[in-house]
Amino acid sequence: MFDSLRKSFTRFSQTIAERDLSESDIEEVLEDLEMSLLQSDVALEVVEEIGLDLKRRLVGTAVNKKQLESFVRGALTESVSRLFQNAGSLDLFERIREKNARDEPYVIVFLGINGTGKTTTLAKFAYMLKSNNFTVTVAAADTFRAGAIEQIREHAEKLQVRIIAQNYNSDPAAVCRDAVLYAKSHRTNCVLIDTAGRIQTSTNLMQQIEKITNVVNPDLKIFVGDSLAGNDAISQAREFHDYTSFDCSVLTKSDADTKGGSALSIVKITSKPILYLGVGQEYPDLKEFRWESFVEAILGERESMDEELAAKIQAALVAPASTDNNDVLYDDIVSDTKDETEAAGIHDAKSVPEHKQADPFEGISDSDIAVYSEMHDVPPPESDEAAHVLASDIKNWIVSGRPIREGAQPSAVKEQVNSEETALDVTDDKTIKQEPNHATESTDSNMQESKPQGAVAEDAKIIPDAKSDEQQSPASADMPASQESYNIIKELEGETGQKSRDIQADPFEGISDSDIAVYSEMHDVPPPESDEAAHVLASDIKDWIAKDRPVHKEFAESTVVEKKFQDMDDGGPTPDTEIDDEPAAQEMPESEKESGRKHKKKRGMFGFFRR
Ligand SMILES: Nc1nc2c(ncn2[C@@H]2O[C@H](COP(=O)(O)OP(=O)(O)OP(=O)(O)O)[C@@H](O)[C@H]2O)c(=O)[nH]1
Ligand SMILES: [Mg+2]
Repeated sequence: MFDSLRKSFTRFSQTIAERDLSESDIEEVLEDLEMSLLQSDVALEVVEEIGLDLKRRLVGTAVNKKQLESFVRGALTESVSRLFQNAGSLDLFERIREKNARDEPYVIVFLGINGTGKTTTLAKFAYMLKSNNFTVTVAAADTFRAGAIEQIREHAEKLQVRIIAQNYNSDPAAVCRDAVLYAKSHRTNCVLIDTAGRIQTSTNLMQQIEKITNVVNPDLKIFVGDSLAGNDAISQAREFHDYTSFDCSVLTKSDADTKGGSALSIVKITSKPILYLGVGQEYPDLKEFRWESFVEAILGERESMDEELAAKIQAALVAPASTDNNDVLYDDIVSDTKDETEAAGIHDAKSVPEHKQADPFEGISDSDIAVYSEMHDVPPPESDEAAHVLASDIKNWIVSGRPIREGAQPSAVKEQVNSEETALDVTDDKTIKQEPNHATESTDSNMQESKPQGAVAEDAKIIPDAKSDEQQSPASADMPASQESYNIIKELEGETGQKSRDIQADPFEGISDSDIAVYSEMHDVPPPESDEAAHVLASDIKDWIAKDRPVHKEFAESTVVEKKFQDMDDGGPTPDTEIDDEPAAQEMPESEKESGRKHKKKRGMFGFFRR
């Protein structure tokens, strides 16, 4: 009896606390949530659209003030979840089996703008499919970018899958047709087609996709998007989808992107599921995309709420929005862009789709752009296409840990180091990678086949670098220029790890006079004539010390050198310097031996520049 009395009181007190939500009630809570979406790199346009829609739907719902936050948060989580649910899902293996049951290969084409990771993703698919006992043929249909055929061939060889390739500039559709014919006649389960990276404004390249699609009628078109694309993700996905509707997406470089908001942007724009995430640069680094985990990561765990409130959320989300002007935002964008393109005198609707052209450099810091461009001597891009290519190269460079290029101008490095806002990530293992270089020779190969399929090669887990061997610079470990840049950075960072220390500090600090003298005499180094040269020399000496001061035997035997050590004001040779050390003499490269011989004859007292 008391129970029902209490319940009726509770219900009464709830009712008086409830009130119809106004737009500003919702805005108050929504603002914070929208901010967390933006911080997760969800594109602004998508955040605004979701927020607007939610506001329209929730206005007027009677909610207890205390439950306001749970209500709005719950509604947002629910509406984002619905986007993913409505995009559906796709059982890839099941689809392949169904097609194979009809004695046909399952054909997958990988699409996307330059450098998003199409080829790498294709290789990861080949690895995954092989691991699940499907046979694979690869079509090298990027006949456009120099080095692309070598790159895909290297993957095919490592993975031991067949590859069908022709010459550069040959018709990609013909390559695809050959690959499908080959797969049919050899009863291969899947054909994976690598295509050239393109942006929507490259009409020719976009037409190529149409042609490929018409010729081989692929079973699955996968859009390969870049997790780092931020606001650009929507324009990439939307414009590709406009040209050639794709079936699903793979989001790459999620390992570098802790936020992952591009997933929501792409699904909102395309309503197509995201199948996998690329989570690294090795073949197994392909992870099934689980939208539930994604939603939790960006909006937090779903809180348990009472049934009544949950029912209110469901009711609000299914009810028509409070205004029938739902598309106002989208319409505004389209008309804005129309005005922009018309003002620019552009009338070809196909070559410039009716959407905002996002800034391809969005999300890249100015200092990264400046350092990359200076280091690679890149002129400012003169077309949209060139801007997209450059932006994608810079993003890849950032993802690879901003490797220092061989022969980089130290000034570029200095700028980066001195920049407060840029975290230059120089790893201790001194890994130095060559930047993507699109220049390589073409190949004569026709209808190339790799080794027959078998087990994946032992080293298959290691993905070859994205670009072909011919494009790699020789020997990264022995790159003096890169080493020099590395040392300069290390020196500048100092023990405190400070990146902004003054480049003008004495580069020889911490190096003993005897080390400077012995090294310089042994290598016949004249006194440096500039700060730059002094830094380079100091870095070389440090490098020499780090290698245990290798000294050529002939040079070491010289009494003059021994005397020099003794004469030094810091009291003779440093304890770890073994100038007669035999093994050290053997380690000496031939070129340095030669220089040692020269020194034997040339023993003038060495006067050394010291700041
Ligand atoms: N960290 C990380 N890097 C990736 C991932 N996927 C691709 N990459 C790197 O991104 C760079 C570009 O990859 P590619 O596969 O050559 O890209 P693409 O789209 O084929 O490039 P184009 O053919 O020039 O259009 C390479 O350095 C890859 O190793 C990923 O999931 N994580
Ligand atoms: Mg490629």
